[in-house]
Amino acid sequence: MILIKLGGSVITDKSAFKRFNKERVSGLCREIKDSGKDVMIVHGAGSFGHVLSKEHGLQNGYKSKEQISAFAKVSRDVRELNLMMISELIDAGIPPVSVPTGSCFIMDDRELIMNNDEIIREYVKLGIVPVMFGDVVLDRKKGFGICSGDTIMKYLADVFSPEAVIFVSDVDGLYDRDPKISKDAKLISEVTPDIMRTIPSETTVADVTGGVHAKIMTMLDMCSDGRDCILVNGTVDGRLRSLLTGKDVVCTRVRKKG
Ligand code: IP8
Repeated sequence: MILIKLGGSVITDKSAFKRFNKERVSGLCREIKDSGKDVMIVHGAGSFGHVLSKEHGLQNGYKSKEQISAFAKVSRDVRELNLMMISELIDAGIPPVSVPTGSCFIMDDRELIMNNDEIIREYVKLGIVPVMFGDVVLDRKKGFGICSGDTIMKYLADVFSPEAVIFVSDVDGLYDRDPKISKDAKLISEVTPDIMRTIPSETTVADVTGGVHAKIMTMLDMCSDGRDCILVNGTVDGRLRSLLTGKDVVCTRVRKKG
């Protein structure tokens, strides 16, 4: 099984509040289907989640009553996005089911607690693809918080031991410096913990759950012997399909050892 996260920067237009990239998502779902691989899918929130969350500081937990209606709106908005994702997957011939993080799980001081994964296991046994997503989630210590799709990926990787983990984003991979500022920025095709120590953490685009640097750190955490975590650009037609079918593609592979 291959665990895939379709990032918010690909499935939505992050510069426009609640704009879904329907064509792009439809293409990516077809590429997944064409690959013939068994997959489990997580998606990000993009402009359906980050805009209001940032405006109301939802990532910092409960501070005031006015956040409650923002919490409800973000919860609704990411479910709206999830339903559109589910429809595209069905249209591509993949049988998905929505597993909303905030309705099924809780956090404890920002840590996602997934101690009952029976529901996910049973779907997988039946050949149904559970689709989880970055969500607003209750938190035992902080009242509530934001659970990123990246955090969900980490848990699913621990529980289901996928053969590969793929993060689909709108960048070719990790660069040695910010490519938006520096013309000489070079793509790093293979990242190890040693290489990571030399990369400035500002080479990111920040949203409420971090940027590329934070993502690579999460990915390093998810690597195990023989399992690569790969960051690939989903805005380039066919790249995800090529990666899934074992072809050489432009991407960043994250490995525990050099
Ligand atoms: O887009 C964030 O999930 P991500 C979830 O995977 C919300 O980081 C609600 C902002």
